[in-house]
Amino acid sequence: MISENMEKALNHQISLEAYASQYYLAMASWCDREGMEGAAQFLHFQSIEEREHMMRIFHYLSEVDGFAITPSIPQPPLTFKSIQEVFELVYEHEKKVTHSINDLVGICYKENDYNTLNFLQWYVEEQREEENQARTILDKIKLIGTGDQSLYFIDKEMNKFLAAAQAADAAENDTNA
Ligand code: OFO
Repeated sequence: MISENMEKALNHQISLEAYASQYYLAMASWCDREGMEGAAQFLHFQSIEEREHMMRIFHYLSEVDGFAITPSIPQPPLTFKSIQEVFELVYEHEKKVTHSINDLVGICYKENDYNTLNFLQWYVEEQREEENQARTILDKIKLIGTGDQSLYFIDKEMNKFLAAAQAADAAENDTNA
């Protein structure tokens, strides 16, 4: 059994994860159109990950006799000024999500809801990793700069970030198998 307040807060988190999934999908599409295939693939992967984060909460809510609400999703932006702006926005969104997870943890303590506290530990760690990943990508983009061939090199770097994210995902799936 879950409190009404916690159910509402988790449903809010569902909508944030769903928005992240659509947001990153829109970014992937823009990168694709700009010929940045590596960045597009990375963002497609992130978009799928965010949907999985949403689904985890969906399943958790039904497990604890709550009601998961399918969110309506605001239209995300479709175009961006630069690849740097894309990852600045990713970083901003990840910080917002971390803030929201921290608020949820705060509610757990207030309500003595140790089941949900336990469930959220995975998100606490995931957010640390995702914020770090976004910040590292941004640093790399700034380091490469805006010279003639910078987009080519940035895109090549994105393949490495994708491979690292996929490897981390596979390792986690192995642990859970
Ligand atoms: Fe859902 O992990 Fe970031 O936002």
